Amino acid sequence: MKKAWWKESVVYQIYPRSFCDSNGDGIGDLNGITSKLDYLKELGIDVIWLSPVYRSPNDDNGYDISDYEDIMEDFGSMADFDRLLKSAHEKGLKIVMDLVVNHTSDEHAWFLESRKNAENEKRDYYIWRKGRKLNEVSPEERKQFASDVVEYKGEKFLPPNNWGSFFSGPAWGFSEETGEFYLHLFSKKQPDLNWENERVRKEVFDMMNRWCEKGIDGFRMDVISLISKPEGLPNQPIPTGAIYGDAGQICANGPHVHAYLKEMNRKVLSHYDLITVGETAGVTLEEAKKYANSDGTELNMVFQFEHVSLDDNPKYGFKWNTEKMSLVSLKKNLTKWQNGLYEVGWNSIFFCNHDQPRIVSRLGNDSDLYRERSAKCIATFLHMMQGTPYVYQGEELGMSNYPFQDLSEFRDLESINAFHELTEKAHLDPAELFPMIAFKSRDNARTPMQWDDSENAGFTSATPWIKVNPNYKKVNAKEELARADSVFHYYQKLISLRHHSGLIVYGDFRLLEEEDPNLFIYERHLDGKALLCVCNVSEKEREYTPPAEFQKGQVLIQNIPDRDVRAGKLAPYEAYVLAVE
Ligand code: ISL
Ligand code: CA
Repeated sequence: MKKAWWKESVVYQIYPRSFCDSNGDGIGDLNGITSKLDYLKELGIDVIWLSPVYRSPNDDNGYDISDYEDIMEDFGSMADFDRLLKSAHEKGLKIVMDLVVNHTSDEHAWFLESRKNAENEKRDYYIWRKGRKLNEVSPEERKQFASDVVEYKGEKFLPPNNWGSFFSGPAWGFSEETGEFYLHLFSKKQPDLNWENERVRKEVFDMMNRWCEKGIDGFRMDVISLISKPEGLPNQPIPTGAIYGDAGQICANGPHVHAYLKEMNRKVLSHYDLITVGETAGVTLEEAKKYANSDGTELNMVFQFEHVSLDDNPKYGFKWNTEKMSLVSLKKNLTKWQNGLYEVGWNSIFFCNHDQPRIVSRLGNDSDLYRERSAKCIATFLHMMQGTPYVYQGEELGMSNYPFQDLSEFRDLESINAFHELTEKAHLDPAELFPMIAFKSRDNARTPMQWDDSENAGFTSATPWIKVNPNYKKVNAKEELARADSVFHYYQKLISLRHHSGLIVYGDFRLLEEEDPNLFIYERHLDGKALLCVCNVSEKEREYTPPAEFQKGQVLIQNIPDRDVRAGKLAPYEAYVLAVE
């Protein structure tokens, strides 16, 4: 297999708003990040992925960009960014930028122009359509979407089709200037760009080139699978329990997405030595082989979401749920990806990001008794897999979900809008829904980084923009740095093992005990070397003896110090890795 630095790297994701506040306004910022680079060096990661730091009115915390070539005021200035980049490079750390080009903010100069009138030279930068007159739609639709009717010059209209936004409500925003609608798959302050327009593509590629010239090291591409919309934007079936047609399926992996990415590759990516990862909601294995092909004509790798959708709610068909995913399904799914992309593409491996709840609460056990051990257990089977690992801030401390009690504690528009739409329009019982949103909310990942046990966890001297998890006195970086058996030091060791092992990076993957509901066990092989990863992902004690081949293996890592791994027993959440030459 062709070697590459980005295959051998470990990436750390920073959500700047919640990482470190340097100037006491309650909001994390660039200087805060610069002040923590030594911490990241200590952890041993190679690459930092920054969630968006560009100018933004913050409807979706920076994923709504109003200027791609300026910095969000809350986060500092371009001079602060340049210092961060320089300082990171001096320490041997690379910086990946978040590229959000499926949509802009509605406050972006392009959109302000575009909305003015139908003749505007930027009109076609976005996706504008006329509404449907009420007599053109079925009585069912008129009833279903009664609250979305708009009136313009004495006539009544419904949006151009029945698509729903990912953040509740219709996927169409109405514009008084022309009486037409613009498409927004996300919030109404995030209008979708029209990638069919060659000028839009040129604007995006030129902007990317300017960032590359500045010296950044790569891009994480936000919902890049959605940039090519289907011909005719047809109405979609409405999933049971939902109010709107599902736009996600039909927009994912659209007709020209690979042509656009190949063009981006020719015009930008291929001119630099970058790490590129596409966030590809709705990607299948077959599609991923195209995005992340080993010919290097598109991207290095993608984030696929199948494994983090396994705990979606089967009763309602949405992500809100209080149930854990089944380990058997998880193993089978990850195995499909491990083997499916082997030698034809490249995997990214992750559980956590700024959109996902904390994995120790989601799949492990965040009680005092098992929080640390289960966090290490999950980290073990994730980091011993094939692919580029992504660590999300605080994951390396075993940070857990926030104990949300009240809607006022949420900041994320997805959670807040979903609660309102599902209780008020779909008539779900708030008492049933609230715990499900609390468990899966993106805000679980967005509470401030826990640096120490001082007020506000050392994140800020002011009132933080979102509450700190009350467990910060116990769970914080200062305490974990000082303790040899902490989750932090365990991650440090996992990362270091990968850096010293071609087997961990490039070896193949073989799942054992496929149907076991509690054990996640697999082998990796490369050039006569092998390792065995054994994890008991449950509170149950289990009997397990490693295969004969590994009996004399060396223990690379274990989450219960000094335990005899050959004794035939696995404690709750025990994990270890054996290697043989
Ligand atoms: O979080 C999700 C589901 O609950 C996803 O659907 C998520 O919205 C999707 O993966 C796209 O995410 C990305 O684009 C969004 C932004 O809000 C997310 O933070 C970002 O990761 C729009 O830019
Ligand atoms: Ca600040």
